[in-house]
Amino acid sequence: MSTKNNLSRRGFRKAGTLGALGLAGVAALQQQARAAAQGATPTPPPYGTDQGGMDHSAHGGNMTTGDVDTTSPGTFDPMKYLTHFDYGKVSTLENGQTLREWDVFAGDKEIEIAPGIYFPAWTYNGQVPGPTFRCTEGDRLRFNFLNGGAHPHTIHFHGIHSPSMDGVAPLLQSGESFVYEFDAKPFGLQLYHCHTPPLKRHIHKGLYGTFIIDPPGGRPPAKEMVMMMNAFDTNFDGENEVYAVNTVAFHYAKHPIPVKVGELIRIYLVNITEFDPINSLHLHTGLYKMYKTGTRLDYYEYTDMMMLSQGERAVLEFTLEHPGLAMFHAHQSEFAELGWMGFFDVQE
Ligand SMILES: [Cu+2]
Repeated sequence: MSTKNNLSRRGFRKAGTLGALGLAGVAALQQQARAAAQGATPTPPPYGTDQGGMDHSAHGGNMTTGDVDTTSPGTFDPMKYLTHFDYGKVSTLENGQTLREWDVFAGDKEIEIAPGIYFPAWTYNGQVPGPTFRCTEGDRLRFNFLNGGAHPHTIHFHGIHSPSMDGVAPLLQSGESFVYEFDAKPFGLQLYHCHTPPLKRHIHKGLYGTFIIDPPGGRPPAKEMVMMMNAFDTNFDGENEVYAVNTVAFHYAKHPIPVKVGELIRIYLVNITEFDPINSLHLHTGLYKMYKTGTRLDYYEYTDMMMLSQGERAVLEFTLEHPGLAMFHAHQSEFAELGWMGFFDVQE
């Protein structure tokens, strides 16, 4: 099959690298993920056999084959991104305030979004999503931004700050730089992205990232991870062909995320998906507390399913009681089948 940008949404599914998941496929998939987690060679799912009276022989495989390159220099490892927080270069201002400083550049780069499928991305610091910046409410933040890409770009941060620091203007031409500086507030789960028109193209190309402002006293200790729901329009027809959390289709299905029974898990969940009105996260085998935008500690919804429009985010907290593989995925089945699905490997 073609590995460059000639895949239509339907063609991508028919091509068989990503295909129907289907209820009958789930058990086989769990088996496969468990084997992968244990370092064994995954056994192919029993397609073409009669499953519950239905013939699945025409469905093809149930996820991508092979794996993306996560080890060569400059490649993106979704497992490392998941738990990596960038606190910047820290110093103290004369008034006693903590200053955190980051160097950020925009640049053009081809990235692997599924095994053998490359996307001509626009990136912050060479990765999609960009680094997860982290600070505490009240810190002074300084971002030294250089546009090293071929197109005009900016960084627009969500949160409270002066319009002069909002990343809407000036638009920075190739080679130009700008310093964004403001105080971190309010605490919560923020995001940043390019704000150059046409926005849908500049965002969708990969210029976005997560930005966490911790409350002054922090949150309770937990196993923390960042999940950015994103998608890629590989043939530029205004529809996405590949969906994921953290860029690589099915990565956490092939590499289940290890967690422990009973440990507190906290997910910083952001939806940056372009072209589709909403995205969602459904958790199997447990429910989570959902703190919308993470701006309050005393109010949450208790559920296993929530949806976010583009730009919305939520902090999810939960524990899993039962060992085994706990699935999570977009409840838009099509998104799940095109890559937005994974597992937690819950261990005793
Ligand atoms: Cu841009």
